[in-house]
Amino acid sequence: MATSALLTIMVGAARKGARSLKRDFGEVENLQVSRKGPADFVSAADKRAEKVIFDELHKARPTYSFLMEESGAVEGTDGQHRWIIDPLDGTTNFLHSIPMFAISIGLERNGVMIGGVIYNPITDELFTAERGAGAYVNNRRLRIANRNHLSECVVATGIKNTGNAAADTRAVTQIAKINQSVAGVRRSGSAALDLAYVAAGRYDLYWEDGLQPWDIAAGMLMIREAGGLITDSKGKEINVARGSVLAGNEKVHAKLLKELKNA
Ligand code: 2AM
Ligand code: CA
Repeated sequence: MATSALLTIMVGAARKGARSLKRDFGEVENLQVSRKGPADFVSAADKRAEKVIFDELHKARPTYSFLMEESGAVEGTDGQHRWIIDPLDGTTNFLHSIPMFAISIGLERNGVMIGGVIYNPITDELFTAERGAGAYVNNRRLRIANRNHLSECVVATGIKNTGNAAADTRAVTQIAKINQSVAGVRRSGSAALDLAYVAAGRYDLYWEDGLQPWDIAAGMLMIREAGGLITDSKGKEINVARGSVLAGNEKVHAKLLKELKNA
């Protein structure tokens, strides 16, 4: 696997951010018993990791723009490149000492995703993708699963707590309906890892709405580079700003799309 200078920079930043997250993850367990509220601590962990990642990327490419979960947008001068960063995707898992979370870094050039890194510091799985050069996990090539029938598919999704009872009921009812057509539904709590797992052929499909650009940016390139199709959940062209995703191989993507329309 040939690694470009840009991907090397992204991997370096993700690994450095991961060291910070890992230290804090070790502390979370102790905090569960304190009354201080681990939520504040996790929010600080999030910000610490983001600063580490920002500093690394900014040092390497001082003119690039940023879009980050915690600090928002930072405009660079080059007008072409933008890093899209989630320093801790799977915050609720992290807070509960569940080792299912990741750093996600995407790189966009003129509005097109050209690089993606998703790193789970606990399992030490490093997912990478470069436009036109494929997707990898720890240097092993990723390929989307090639199942044909929904009944054989493991399908990942998310369950948001929107605060709106009717919307939550609609979403859960839709999941219950899809559950009847597939081999199993999974809900990991990390959109970035869900996308990486689809790229790796572990999950066959993933759909979710109400996401943020940093949840999706790196993963959408990974899906494409692993030979998969990614659209929004209505089958239209994906737009990171709209936060709606449906990903899988072309055949089962079409089948789940139809089910979602009817569900
Ligand atoms: P987070 O862990 O960084 O918050 C859970 O289904 C997935 O949705 C996670 O990747 C989570 O990212 C993301 N997400 C995005 N917006 C969210 C929101 N408003 N509430 C909960 N999860 C959200
Ligand atoms: Ca996120």
